[in-house]
Formats: sequence, structure tokens, C-alpha cells
Amino acid sequence: MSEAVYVIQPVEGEDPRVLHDEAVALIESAGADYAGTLYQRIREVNPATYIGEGKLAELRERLEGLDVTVLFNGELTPSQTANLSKALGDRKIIDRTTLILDIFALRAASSEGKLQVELAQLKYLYPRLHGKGGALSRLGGGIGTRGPGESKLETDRRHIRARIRTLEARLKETELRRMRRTERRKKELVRTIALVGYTNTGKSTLLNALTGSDVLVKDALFATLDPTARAFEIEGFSFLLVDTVGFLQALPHSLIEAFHSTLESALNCDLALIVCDASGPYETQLRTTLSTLDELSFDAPRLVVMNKCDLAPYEIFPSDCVKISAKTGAGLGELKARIFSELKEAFRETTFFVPYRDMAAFGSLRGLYREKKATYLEEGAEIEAIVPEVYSEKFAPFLKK
Ligand SMILES: Nc1nc2c(ncn2[C@@H]2O[C@H](COP(=O)(O)OP(=O)(O)OP(=O)(O)O)[C@@H](O)[C@H]2O)c(=O)[nH]1
Ligand SMILES: [Mg+2]
Repeated sequence: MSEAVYVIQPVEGEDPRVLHDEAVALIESAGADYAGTLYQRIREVNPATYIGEGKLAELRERLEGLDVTVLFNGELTPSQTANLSKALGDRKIIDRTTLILDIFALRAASSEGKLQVELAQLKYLYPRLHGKGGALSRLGGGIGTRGPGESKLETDRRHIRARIRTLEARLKETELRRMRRTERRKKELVRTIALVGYTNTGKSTLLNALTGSDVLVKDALFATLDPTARAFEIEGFSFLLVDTVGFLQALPHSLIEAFHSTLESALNCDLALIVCDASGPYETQLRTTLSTLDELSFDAPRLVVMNKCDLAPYEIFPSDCVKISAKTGAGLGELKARIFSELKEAFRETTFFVPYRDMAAFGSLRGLYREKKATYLEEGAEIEAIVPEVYSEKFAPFLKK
């Protein structure tokens, strides 16, 4: 039987309901069951238990006899977590970060992703290990016993510190390897395009539709964790499309930090497609994505893509965004044309003159240019072509005088 989770939703800021619905989706994405909600207006944060004494009593009553874990949909300090657990009859208390880390632990597939998640979990849990005896094991881990696991967390703090150091060292190595790989790729391929945006908006579906791949698509939050790159062509030129982890409102800073280096290399792109769900609260999604990108000091050109337009055929969107459905394929032609025109300055139209004796040398550059017209003259061929700026040096010997 899977774990049942009861939500405490603080009411503050603009859209507690959106945050709450996301918490429910997060619970389901973690493989647990949603058990109910208590909304709590927070006038003043109680440093000991976050919510006030009165609300705490009400909550204790509501949970009487229920076998549920309590999710506090915000960030708790270590002592608040411990106090809440005690006040609610030694119940397991998790906060939003713990839950998201738990899902990440479930999804991490690459060795780098696994290292990053374990490191983030340990760093987050480490200060929460002050508690004694029973409280300690309950504070460890999120839903179930994934991630570092309860037994491992019970080992002493020195052991955890050592593990953190080992993980950091190993991550450095994998980071270096990845950076070398990216550099190699950049040399081979023309332009890199990153798919970024809110979680569950259809980024992976779009990657599949554009590149004819078969990466995991799922109606779940954070289905994608590790960046995935696939090549595809527009007008005969190769582009590299990179799928990334989705963003979420109030994504804890420690998580952004944990994935900073992976995101950074994925975002080291020439163009970002910011994917939104046209059938969802796309304004919030867009705002969150833009502010997360700011936080990552991202400044490459971007193009807003409204996906799932098949579900919102009558909605009116800002005019500069591209409307598509990755599922039905509608609008993909226009999207490709927009991508090409955004990256246009990366290409140059040139005329080459290739003497017949140099044809073989020119032929070895096939694939790096697109021919528009060829005229065969007495001495050689005159070729009008489009060439990516990055290759202009290779073509220099053939430029028409
Ligand atoms: N109706 C409709 N559904 C879509 C479309 N694109 C994606 N979906 C669905 O939306 C859900 C999420 O799709 P994904 O491609 O996994 O989304 P994602 O942005 O990669 O999500 P994360 O990796 O979790 O951040 C899946 O159930 C898809 O089938 C679309 O154009 N129309
Ligand atoms: Mg995905």
C-alpha cells in the first residue's frame, strides 16, 4: 500500500491554489496518495512550529486516527520539522523541498544526476539530523525510503560529512567529462537549441516530434531530469536540441544549485525555446521560467512556444509566440521556420567558384553547406550556397574572387 500524504497549504502570496494543486501532482508523481488539505493563513510565522498553536491543535484533531504523512507545502527549518513532528504525535513531516528531492531521486538516471540528487539530499538533511533517537529516522528521507534511505541516515554525522566530500569530488570528475563532451559536440554541430520551461508542458514530447526520438514522456512532474540532446535538421542543416529539467514555482534554491552545472551546460545554447502549456496557467509558468532563467544568469535569445494548442483552440496568446501542438504536429513547420530565422545571422549566403580539379576537396565539405544553385562553366562550377558562419574558414579557399 502506498503512503498517504496530508497537505498543509500556507495561504500567502498570489496563488496558493496553484501551489496547492501542484503539491497534489507532486505527491502523485512521488507515487503516494493525496489524503486531504488544511489551508492556513499565515500572519506571523511561529518560529517553533511555523503555524500557530490554535491551528496546530485543529490539525492534531483532524489527523486523529489517520495514518498519514504531513506535507508542509513550503520550506521548514530543521527545528520546525522536529517540533511539528512531536506536536502531531511523532508523525512524519516533510516539506516541499524534501518531496521534490524525493521525486528527483526516483527519476535520476545518469550517474551525474544520481550524484547530484544524493548530494542535495544529504546537504538538505544534514542540518536536520540534530534530533535524537526516533525523531532522527522520521526526519530522514521523504516519501517511503528512497534516496539516502533511513538506515543510512541513522549512521553518524561524520559518516555523512565524508560521503558529501566523496560525492563532491566525484561530481567534479563527471562535470569535467560532460564539459569535454559538450565542447566536442559544439564543434561538430552547427547550433544548439535548449528546451526550457515549466514541468509537464510537453518539452520532451516536442523533442520527440522534432527529432523523431523516443525519450520518456509522462503526465507527471519532473519526468525529465537529466538533459538529453538529439540532433535534427532544418533546411538541411543540423541543430542540436537539448531537453532539460522542468521548472516549478518556488523551486527551492538548493535544488537549482544542485542542478546548476547541468543546467548551465544545457543553457549554453544559441536559442532557448520556452515551452508553455496553452491549456494551463501559462502566464504563471512563463513568469516562473523567466525568473528562474534570470537566477541562472541566462541571457541567450529566446522564443516563447505555446504548446498543447489542441487543448485550447480559442485562447488568444501574445502575438510573438509560436503556437503549436507537439502531439498533433500542428505548427511545427512554422516553429522550424522561426528557429531558422532567429538563427539566421549564423548563416551566410555565398557564391563559390570550385575549379574542377578541386571538386574532391570541396566534396569533402558536403553536409556543411546547402546548395541553392550550381552553374557548370568551362573551368569549374559556380555554386550559390548557404554556409553556417562557424564554417566560413573551411570554405575560404573557394570564395568567388
Ligand atoms: N494534448 C496535448 N498533450 C500534450 C502535448 N504535448 C505534450 N502533451 C502531454 O503532456 C504531458 C507531459 O508531456 P512531457 O513531454 O513529458 O512534458 P515535459 O515538459 O517534458 O515534462 P517534465 O519532463 O516532467 O518537465 C504528457 O502526458 C504528454 O502526452 C500537446 O501538444 N497536446
Ligand atoms: Mg520531460
